[in-house]
Amino acid sequence: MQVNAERIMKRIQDLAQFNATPGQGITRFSYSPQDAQARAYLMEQFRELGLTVRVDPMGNIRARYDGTDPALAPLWIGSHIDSVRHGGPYDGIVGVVGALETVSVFREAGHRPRRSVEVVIFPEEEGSNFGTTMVGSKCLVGKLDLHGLEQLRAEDGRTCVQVAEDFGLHPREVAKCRLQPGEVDAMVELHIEQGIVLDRKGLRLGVVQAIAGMVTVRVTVTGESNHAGATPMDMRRDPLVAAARLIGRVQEIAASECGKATVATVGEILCSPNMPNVIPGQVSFTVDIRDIRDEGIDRALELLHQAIREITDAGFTVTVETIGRNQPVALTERVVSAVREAAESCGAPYLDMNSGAVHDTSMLALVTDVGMIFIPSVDGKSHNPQEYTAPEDIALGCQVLLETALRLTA
Ligand code: HGY
Ligand code: MN
Ligand code: MN
Repeated sequence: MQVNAERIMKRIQDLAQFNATPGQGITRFSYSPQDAQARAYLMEQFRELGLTVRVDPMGNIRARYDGTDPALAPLWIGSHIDSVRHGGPYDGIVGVVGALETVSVFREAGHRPRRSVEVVIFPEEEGSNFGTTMVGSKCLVGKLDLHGLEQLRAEDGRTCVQVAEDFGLHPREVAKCRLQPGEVDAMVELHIEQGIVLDRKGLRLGVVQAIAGMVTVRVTVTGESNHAGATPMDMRRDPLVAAARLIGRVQEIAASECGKATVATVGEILCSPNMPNVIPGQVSFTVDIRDIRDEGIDRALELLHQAIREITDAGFTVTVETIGRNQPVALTERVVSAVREAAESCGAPYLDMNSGAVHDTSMLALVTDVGMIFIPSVDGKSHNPQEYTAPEDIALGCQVLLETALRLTA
């Protein structure tokens, strides 16, 4: 059974149309009009493939290709279709299109595996609406309940519950999303690496061993707004200057005072009242810290809090709110070796490697056996309009996913 490279690329191009920022990368937030268009397109694909589709109260989608033994828990293959702002066309999408391709080829070949296969799509993996990643899969594994969803707020002030309800979903019934023990036999996610390791080594496949953990905190520094012209320099409590010092420390902490695998990013900064002729009154910024070991994350947090203490000693009020945290996860040997065998059956050399990006697989690892397949990101670019993966690498990744699915459903 061979995947159809042309069909794969056409589906990727079709999905790229559902975009709020054409010409400036891909912007397709979950629960947005673009998400609705992409969902409608995929529902049509599922219908043509004769799949049985279920959408849960938070918008997780499961499209089932029946196996011969319905008593067996299904194999899950899939990923996410939401994006960051001005992202690329492959992040998440190659995993969804790859899963669609697997069931398309099974159907064309008249292949009925023993174990059913479900194409799965998780909403709000990027956290673009609410600042915390993997919302849909967290609801599946009980990491987020109704109370937790009500704490998440979008830029326009709506809670996650209101946003999902406005999209026509039923988030107040989020308890129904919870997967029962044994409900899923295993999950395999095909994804672009989003880093530069494969590209630099000239390799086309990664067999993922572990996924980094992450914590996202919001630091808010309060000073005193005042007149930009009439306030002498020695009479100011400018929180933006204090925040700048802290942001510089974040870079130093990750780059030189923690483990090699520790990374930290200040990706969002808000300044109030954000006027050229007003000394700011309050500044808040996010800090995204990741490491393949929890100790690396804890060490970075400890050093950040030390730096914050110095700023409070200088007379500023600083608060730190944890927006989300998830542990590093090791993937499951049974699934990792199926991926490895599949890669070998395709005759492509591969690299055992870790993932610096988080994925819904991190959450599913808490309730089932999991594995991931990586394909190269050219120049390591991702979350960027220049995100690019060669079509032949995408096709190879889809072929390895199909071969893995054959092994895990036989
Ligand atoms: O942030 C991440 O690692 C993922 O792309 N959401
Ligand atoms: Mn992704
Ligand atoms: Mn992403």
